Amino acid sequence: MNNRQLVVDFDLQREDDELVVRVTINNHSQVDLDDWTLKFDLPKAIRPHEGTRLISHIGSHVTLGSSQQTALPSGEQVELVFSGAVSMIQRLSDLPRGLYVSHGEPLAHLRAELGSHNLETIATGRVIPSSGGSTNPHVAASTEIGSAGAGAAADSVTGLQAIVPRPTSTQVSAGVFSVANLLTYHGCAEARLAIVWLTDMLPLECQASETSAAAMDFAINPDLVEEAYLLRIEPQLISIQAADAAGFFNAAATLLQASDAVNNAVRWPCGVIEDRPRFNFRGLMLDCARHFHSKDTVLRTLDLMAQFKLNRFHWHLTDDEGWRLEIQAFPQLTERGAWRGEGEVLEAQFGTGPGRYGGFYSRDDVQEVVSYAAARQIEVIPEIDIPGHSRAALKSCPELLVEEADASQYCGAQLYTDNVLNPALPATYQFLHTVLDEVCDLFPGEYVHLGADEVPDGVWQQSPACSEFMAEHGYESAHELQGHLLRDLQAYLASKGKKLMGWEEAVHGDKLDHTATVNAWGGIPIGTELANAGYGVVACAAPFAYLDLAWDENAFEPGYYWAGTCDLATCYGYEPTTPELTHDGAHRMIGMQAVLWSELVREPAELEYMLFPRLLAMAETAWTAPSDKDLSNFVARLPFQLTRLELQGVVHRRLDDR
Ligand code: TNX
Repeated sequence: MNNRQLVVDFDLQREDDELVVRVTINNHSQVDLDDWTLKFDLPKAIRPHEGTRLISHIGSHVTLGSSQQTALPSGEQVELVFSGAVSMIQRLSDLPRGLYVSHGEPLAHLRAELGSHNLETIATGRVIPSSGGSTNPHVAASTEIGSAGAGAAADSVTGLQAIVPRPTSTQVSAGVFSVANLLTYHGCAEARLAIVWLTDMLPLECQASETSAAAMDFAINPDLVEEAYLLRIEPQLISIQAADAAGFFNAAATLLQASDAVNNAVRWPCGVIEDRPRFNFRGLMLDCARHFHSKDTVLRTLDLMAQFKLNRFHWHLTDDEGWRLEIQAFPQLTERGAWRGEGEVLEAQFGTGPGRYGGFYSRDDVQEVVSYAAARQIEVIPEIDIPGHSRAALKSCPELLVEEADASQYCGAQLYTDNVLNPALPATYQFLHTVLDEVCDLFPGEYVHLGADEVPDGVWQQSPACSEFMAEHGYESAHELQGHLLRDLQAYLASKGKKLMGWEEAVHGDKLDHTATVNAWGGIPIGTELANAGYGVVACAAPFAYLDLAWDENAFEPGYYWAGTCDLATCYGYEPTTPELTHDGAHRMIGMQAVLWSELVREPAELEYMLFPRLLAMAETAWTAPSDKDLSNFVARLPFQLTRLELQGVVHRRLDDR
């Protein structure tokens, strides 16, 4: 019996230089659909064929109609046809998502299912069909431990030899340190966070001991560099030295990885580890705008970051598709801008469908995230992405932020035509200063990230306010306008003791001073160029660091691939520095980060699948000296690490390719 109500089939054909998509809507429901339109999300430019109407295309959200058949009676079907670039649909991730039909008066919405498609026939990549049609064959989850999972073999690398990121030096000696139920320690103030974390993570009660006879001894060693530690495990004593709190915390991360816990007993192999990081900035960016990731998902991500010594969480809080941060001065930002769907100010995007989809972080949530991160030696860098990627803000506060007379025509990479703030309006500055007041108040860290990426050509060209502003300041380009706004905000942040961070485009227009730090995403050379030019640089070249990219060519492997595919070896092979870096430039290359955009990442399991195990490769590149890195050595340590992740219920991509 077919109880599916609306089913949409896709027939994909290459014709000349185009991909032609024939869409058949089958109305298996009991309802006659009048004045219907088909809606779905596809973030690529399309052209309707005769008989098909492209009613709107906002970002990824497409509305199609038929110019002939405005009624779709029960039991009947209708065909729509459109085309686009051949590259438009090549993989499962590219197929239209979030299908539904709107119909009638008052308007009602009926979700539709994806029926058949012939992706296999046009996919450019190797196709490995998934068994059940929907399950991903590459997933290993906690349910698969031991069999299809990492399957740590008896002879695989374990304990002190399996630490990720690889320590500076490791010597393993005979014997074990073992303890049951109660661990006594002798601490110092700097070791407090490390001790709290160990107590939290180990199945032991931990008790301070005044005597140096404690089983675990933490002591300051001022000769060690920032974040470094010296760990010595002997049968009767574990001693940990560091010069600062971060050093003790990093030692705790190593201890946790090397621990072998059974019930209330924990064992450590004996040995000595000396360790120090290559970069002090080792980050992960998480996009919580395209899809909303719950506070709990964020906290879990922080937990996992800490285990691999990642210490900067770049929190992408706003974008075209959602404003996720409560701002008391502008409640409409989250009352309106945090939600998508029919009847909301933002349309469905990336498959979220007609219902209300979204969410935001309250001030309390943010405080919880910030302190949870701080307890794990992680600094949170909030991102308010402006002046582009601002559609959620613009749709939430149009009366404030939109210049009615602006007739500029532009279309950015994500196909929006109305998502850029206007740098010539005094209200833009008032708005952003007020938002930044609250952001600076909520986030105690050194940096505030202001985005600045992907402002499209054509923007501000037909804005009377911008024309006047440019004449007044003698500006000749849109880049200068953007630079003017960012310079104002850089000074505003500086007055609050904060530094501006931005994507590499933040330097366009050459208005920022060199206290700015940029994320170099466009490739390895741009990182060198910007560091040599005097800016702080966090390297995150897309082909290596963008973990929203698909792992490989398999058409069923989830992810984008505009910057190529990124398997473990590619990710591990990322070397962000070049011989062209000057001495000073090298000092300004402060670190690197992995980046997870979430157009295609909705569920926690999807998020983990994209992060693991590639995040471990990034963590190692950020921590370990290049001369100590070795892919086969890294891969040999992975089964041990993946088993540990599986025990925590983490979903990860399998290493073997069935
Ligand atoms: C580029 S690179 C973006 C994001 C997208 C991402 C998808 C950059 C700063 N912006 O807006 O989500 O590509 O991979």
